[in-house]
Amino acid sequence: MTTIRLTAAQAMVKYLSVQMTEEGEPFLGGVWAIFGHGNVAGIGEALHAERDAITTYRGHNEQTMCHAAIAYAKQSGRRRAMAVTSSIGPGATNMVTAAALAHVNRLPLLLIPGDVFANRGPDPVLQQVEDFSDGTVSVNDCFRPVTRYFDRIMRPEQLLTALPRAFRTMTDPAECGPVCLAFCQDVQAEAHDWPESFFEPKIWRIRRPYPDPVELAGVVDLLKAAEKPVIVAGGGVHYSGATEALKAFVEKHRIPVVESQAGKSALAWDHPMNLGPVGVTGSSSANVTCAEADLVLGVGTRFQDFTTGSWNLFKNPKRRLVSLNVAAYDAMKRGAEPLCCDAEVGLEMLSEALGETRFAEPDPALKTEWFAAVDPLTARPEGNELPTDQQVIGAVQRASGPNTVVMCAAGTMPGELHKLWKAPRPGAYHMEYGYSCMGYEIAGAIGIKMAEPDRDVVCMLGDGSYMMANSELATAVMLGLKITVVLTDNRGFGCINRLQMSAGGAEFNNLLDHTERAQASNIDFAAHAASMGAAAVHVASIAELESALERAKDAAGPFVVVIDTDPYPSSEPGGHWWDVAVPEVSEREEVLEARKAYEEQVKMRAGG
Ligand SMILES: Cc1ncc(C[n+]2csc(CCOP(=O)(O)OP(=O)(O)O)c2C)c(N)n1
Ligand SMILES: [Mg+2]
Repeated sequence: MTTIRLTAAQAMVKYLSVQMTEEGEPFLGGVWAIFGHGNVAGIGEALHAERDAITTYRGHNEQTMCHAAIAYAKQSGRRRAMAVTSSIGPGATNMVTAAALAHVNRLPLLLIPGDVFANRGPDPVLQQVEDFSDGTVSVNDCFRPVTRYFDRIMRPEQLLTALPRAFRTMTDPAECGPVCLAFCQDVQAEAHDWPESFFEPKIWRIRRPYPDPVELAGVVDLLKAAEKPVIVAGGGVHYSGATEALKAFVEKHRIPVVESQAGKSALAWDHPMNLGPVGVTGSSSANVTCAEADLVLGVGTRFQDFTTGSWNLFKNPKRRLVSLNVAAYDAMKRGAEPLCCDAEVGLEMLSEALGETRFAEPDPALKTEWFAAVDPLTARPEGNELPTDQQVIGAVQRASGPNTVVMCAAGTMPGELHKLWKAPRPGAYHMEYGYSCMGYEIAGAIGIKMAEPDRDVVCMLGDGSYMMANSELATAVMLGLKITVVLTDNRGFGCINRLQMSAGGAEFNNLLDHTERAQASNIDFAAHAASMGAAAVHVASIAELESALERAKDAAGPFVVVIDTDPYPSSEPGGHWWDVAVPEVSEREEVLEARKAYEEQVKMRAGG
């Protein structure tokens, strides 16, 4: 056997650089790195040596580097991913939140934190947490519940099994998620004689599981017996590349589609079978369709609480639930009839078995009424009042084209965008709403732009999200990445303030004016963004926003537009109830009132 003598870190990097997609591209679009004593000497040296084969990017925070990597994978439809390496201790635990984000969203991410010395020579090394009763524990054990595969590399040759398992996990459609290879610092630097074959390029084909024939026949029978079916399209439609198959399916069989946050843009917004966004942040057209449906066919959806309206949404007592999902876990949820397979394959096989079965035309008035209710919210305002977030969305929509990707994760915007954004084609809408993690936005926009450099990326974020994580804006400047950031400054956590009020709570500790303070807050966001090298402008009206967005089109790098908005309005029509537990006991009359309304809803869910 021919062998090559390399350190464990060198072997890992060499292996990483030759893992390929079916399309012939490297599976990893690069490695994000912040070095410290846990990875600079070993992994750092190895990355430098292979810098022509795999690019290393430096960010400013381990969590947000992961956000960029995750957004890259999401925008790539999980066909590509990125790795992120950190030092031991704080660098590593900074990535735990991002690991959870990738886990919830079922997105591939390769985490390579440094770990303590396997030989325990310097024990306890700088930043080592000491467990008094368990010598095998390090902070990296925090990754176990938030990764799909965890391994600790304590001997070089363990990589021979760990690395293929890592790629298997990231490219498995059902088990896809983050992987953590916690790499002991001393082991990174240790040499080993590696079989040459280990470094031969390998193609990772993402399999398309076919359905079990009995399951398929059962679902076909249910569909044939249905009168008013509806499809809930989730993120799996995108990850399977099934948007064309979905379109063909619903056109042939005339089944209305409603979209979850992750599913949005599966069908063009104006497609007659697209009844709009579903759930808490949904449209009346979609939610009425779901309430009346006698069969709900989920395709690639986790049926998350926001999508299902805390399960109050599907009201028809005869309603049957079918879940077409590549993961058996999701296919069996809530007593659903499972159709466990790939979305594209499943839709095509279902269609064939359904033959000419065709359902009744959805009532076109549903959409007409919905747009009549919400279009005025996004229209250009006539007066000079403080703009609303909905008017900001309208301005951004008017300035965008078929090439635009609008993205966001937390705050007011996700709900409003789910309702109001008109996505013209698949991939035009990128929402991280599995974890809805504040601080995903700017770094996420970087990842999207890296995945699809030809797209125009518009990052929508609130002042709260900006304050939580903005430093990768400097990375976007350095990398010359042209992204447009629209920052709505409503002086605090507007959406949570509204949620607090709706639960009968006093306005407390959300808007900056309602906080403990010696001095009022007055942040100049445009100056802050400009200090990092971004083009940045504060605009005073929707009209000014529109002209700034025009100028943003000619910018070479990131362009930040800051606009003050009203923290109180949200678009009322359409959305469904959301289970947010209201206190049973309170001195506030408003809370007791809200509790009554809450109990009513809970009773309705129980069928009362
Ligand atoms: C990391 C994280 N912490 C807390 C939350 C809970 N949360 C959701 S939205 C939000 C406030 C967002 O404020 P901002 O970005 O200004 O958006 P706004 O609602 O004001 O438009 C908070 C605290 C979260 N989603 N993520
Ligand atoms: Mg805000």
